[in-house]
Amino acid sequence: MKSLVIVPTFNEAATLQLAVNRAARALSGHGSGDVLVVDDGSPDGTGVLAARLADEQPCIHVLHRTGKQGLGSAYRAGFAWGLERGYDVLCEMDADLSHDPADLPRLLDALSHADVAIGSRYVRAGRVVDWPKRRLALSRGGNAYVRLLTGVPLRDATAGFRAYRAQVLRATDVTTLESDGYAFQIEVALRAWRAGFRLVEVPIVFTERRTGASKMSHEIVSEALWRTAVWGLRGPRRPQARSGAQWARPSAPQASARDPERVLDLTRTPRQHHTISLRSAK
Ligand SMILES: Nc1nc2c(ncn2[C@@H]2O[C@H](COP(=O)(O)OP(=O)(O)O)[C@@H](O)[C@H]2O)c(=O)[nH]1
Ligand SMILES: [Mg+2]
Repeated sequence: MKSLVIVPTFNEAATLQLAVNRAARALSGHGSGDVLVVDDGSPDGTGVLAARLADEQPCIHVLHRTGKQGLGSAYRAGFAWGLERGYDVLCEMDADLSHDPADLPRLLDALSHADVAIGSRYVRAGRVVDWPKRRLALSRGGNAYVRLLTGVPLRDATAGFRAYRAQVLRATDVTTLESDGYAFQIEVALRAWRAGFRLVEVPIVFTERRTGASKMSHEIVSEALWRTAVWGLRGPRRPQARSGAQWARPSAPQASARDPERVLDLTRTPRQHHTISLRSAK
C-alpha cells in the first residue's frame, strides 16, 4: 500500500521540518509513503522551507497556493493531488507537532480492519495535553453536538489526524465538498459513515503547539455549528448497508488494555452498534 501524508501549512516554519522528517521516517518503516505539504503562501517562509525539503528528499512534495484559503480547501487540493497519482491511502496531519508523526503506523495498521482511522483524543488512552480548559470544553462540547445532531457514533469527529482508504475519498466525492475548518473534518467523517464505510478511532495524545499561533477562529466554529445542524436535519441518522469491504473482519476481537481501539461496526444499524476493543492489527 502506498500512502500519502498531507500536511496543510500556514506559518509553520518553526516545526515543519521536524514534522515532515518524522513523518517520512515513520512511513519508511511502514511500506512506501510520501509527504505532501500544502502551503498557502505563508508569509513566514514555510513554503520556501517546504520547497527546500522537497528538493532534498524525493518522498517530500509541496503544493504552493496563493493566499490563505482555509484548511478544508487545502485538504481538497491535497486529496485531489494524491488521488490523481494513485495513492492507496491518504492521511491528514497538522504541521505544528500537535500530532505525533510516530503515531502514523498505528493509524495505517488500523486500516487492516477499517476504511477510515481517526486519531482520537476522546477514547480510552487518548488525551489532550496543555489545552486551556475553554478550548477543551469547546472541542468536547462540539463533538457532543455533532453526535446529538447527526447520530454519528464518534467521540472525536473534529480530529485532524486521520488515514483514509482512497476509495472512501472517491466515494464521498471529497474534492467537491464546500466546508472548511472543523466542519470539513466532520463532513468527511459523516459522509463516510453514512455511506457505510467502517470507521475506527485510534487513541492519540494531542499536545498543544509550543510555537506559532492557532488558526482557529469564531468563523470556523460558527461554520461547524450551522453546517452540522443542516447535515443533521437533511441526512439520514443511520449508515447505508455496504458490501465488498476490503478489510478482513477480525475473527475473534481481543481486548487489550495497552492498546485499546474503539471500533464502530458500520455495517450495522445504529441500534445494533456496539463497541469492541481490538488489538492493533498486525
Ligand atoms: N494550507 C493551509 N493550512 C492551514 C490553514 N489553516 C490552518 N492550516 C494548518 O492546519 C493545521 C491545523 O491548524 P491549527 O491552527 O494548528 O489548528 P488547531 O490545532 O485546531 O489550533 C496546521 O498545520 C495549520 O498550519 C489554511 O488556511 N491553509
Ligand atoms: Mg494546532
